[in-house]
Amino acid sequence: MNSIIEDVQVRKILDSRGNPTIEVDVLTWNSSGRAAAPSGASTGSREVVSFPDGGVDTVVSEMEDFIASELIGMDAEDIATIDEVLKEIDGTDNLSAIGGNTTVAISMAVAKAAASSYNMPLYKYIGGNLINELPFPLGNMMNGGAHAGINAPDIQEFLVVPTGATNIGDAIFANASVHKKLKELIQVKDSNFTGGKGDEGGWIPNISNIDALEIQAQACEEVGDELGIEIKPSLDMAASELWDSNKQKYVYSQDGIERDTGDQIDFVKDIIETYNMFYVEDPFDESDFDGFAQLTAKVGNKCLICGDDLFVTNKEILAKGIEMKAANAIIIKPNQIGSLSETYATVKLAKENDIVPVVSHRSGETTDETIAHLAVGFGSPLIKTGAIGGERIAKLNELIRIEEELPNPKMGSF
Ligand code: 2PG
Ligand code: MG
Repeated sequence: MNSIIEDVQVRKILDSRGNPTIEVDVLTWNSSGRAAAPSGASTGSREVVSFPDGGVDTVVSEMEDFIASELIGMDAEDIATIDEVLKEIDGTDNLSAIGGNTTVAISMAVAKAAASSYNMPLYKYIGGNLINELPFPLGNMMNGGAHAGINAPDIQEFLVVPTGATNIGDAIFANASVHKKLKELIQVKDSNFTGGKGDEGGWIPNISNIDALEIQAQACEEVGDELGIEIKPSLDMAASELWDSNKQKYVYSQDGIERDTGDQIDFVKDIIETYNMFYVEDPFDESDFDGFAQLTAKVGNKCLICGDDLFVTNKEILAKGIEMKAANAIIIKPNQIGSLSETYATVKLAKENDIVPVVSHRSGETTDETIAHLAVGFGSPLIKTGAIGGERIAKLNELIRIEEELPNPKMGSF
């Protein structure tokens, strides 16, 4: 059989923050698959552990004896079984023995090798021949919080979505134009602006959260008018990073303001209504399902309220969120859960319950393009993957190539 695994190779490579990460090659008789794992900075506490003690070096040195030997001879098509075997090899609840980044890189490389044994791209292997929808790119424009320096806004990510784009190229270039426009607008507000960028390629301005919201809206409007494409603002508040559990408050240090949960609900609701936000991610601490549910009840009809640290791509945690009506969207990051089959199970549960799955990069990335294929293959209407920067455009440019291959391509729908 073409897809029997003959070798699994692993190497230490650089990620976009200059940290080591893992890249895996899975070789079968007639094919191969390669995938690398990303890493987060604002990680959810219920994510699986990225690497074991000793980091990537330990994985590389133990790979041959403990992992590769178990996988050689298995069929790359049996992805779910391989994912189970990896969990058994690990033997812990949170993948801390061999690392979720190890298992996810193997899992994705296995899927790519299986696809390639049929001479098929991954998106088609996952999504089937009739798949023809592309995700709208959620582009990162300005960075604050854990992805930026001390004088940046507290809100982690100011994002935009070109909801009026009719093809992926227009969508991607619209985001890049907003990114350029924002540089000009920041220079007006912040005379000391050096052009510095955060981990995901968004600008780091030394301005207040409200000033950042204002120029984000202005850039969407001006570029949208110039291009004739509607562009809407969005946010990732990464509020777990702002939450002070001793004070029971969200601490906005840039603005010198502290908000309790009630204030936070009012604040976010007001932002959504004032700026016509399309999407707001993690507006509350990762443990506050109730805060999420209250906000979703108030504004879920006009804005996507998305759980990232809240759900950590975990099907059981998502089930709780569905029960509580905590959100209407979920971030999908394969390395939060550690395998492709579990990622798929979470996407499936989300779709069955009208929760929008948003396939996403991490702040520390590589030039691996796998998530572009996952977004198309899973039929995710949104992909969060930055707007510029080598490791971000690796995904965006792959979407342009995928669009070329699709029969009657169109943008996804919500
Ligand atoms: C997030 C991500 C990616 P990190 O919070 O959504 O934008 O950041 O990878 O640091 O968790
Ligand atoms: Mg997030």
